[in-house]
Amino acid sequence: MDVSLSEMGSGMMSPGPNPGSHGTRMRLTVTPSSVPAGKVSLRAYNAGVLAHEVVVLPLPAGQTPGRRVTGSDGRVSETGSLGEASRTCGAGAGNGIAPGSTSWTTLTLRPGRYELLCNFPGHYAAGMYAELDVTG
Ligand SMILES: [Cu+2]
Repeated sequence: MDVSLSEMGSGMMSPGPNPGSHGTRMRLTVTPSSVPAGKVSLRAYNAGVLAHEVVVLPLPAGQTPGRRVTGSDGRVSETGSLGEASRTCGAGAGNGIAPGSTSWTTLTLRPGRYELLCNFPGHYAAGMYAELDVTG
């Protein structure tokens, strides 16, 4: 599956109306949003102008994406993480994916709901999350 990371409206000359407390809206999209259980290859492309990452977390029953609590550091808990792609032009965990670069990882996922997110400070609250459904 492919994950795309970006900020909305980046490169625009005039600031738009403030859509939230963070000003800049950011985006994480996953295609397809549903995959069969088992080994899943994840490829994350950073189409934005800032560094980003992708962390895969289970989504508790009844919880919708985007509702995790962010700490004072602007990040959410990564407890239960199934893996991440955060290395510029490399696999697995690193210091973030540089703009215009790709990172990748392979996950083994059981059937269920997952949330893909960027855990750079403030990015989750700015909109960098998406649901992934794994079918049995
Ligand atoms: Cu980000």
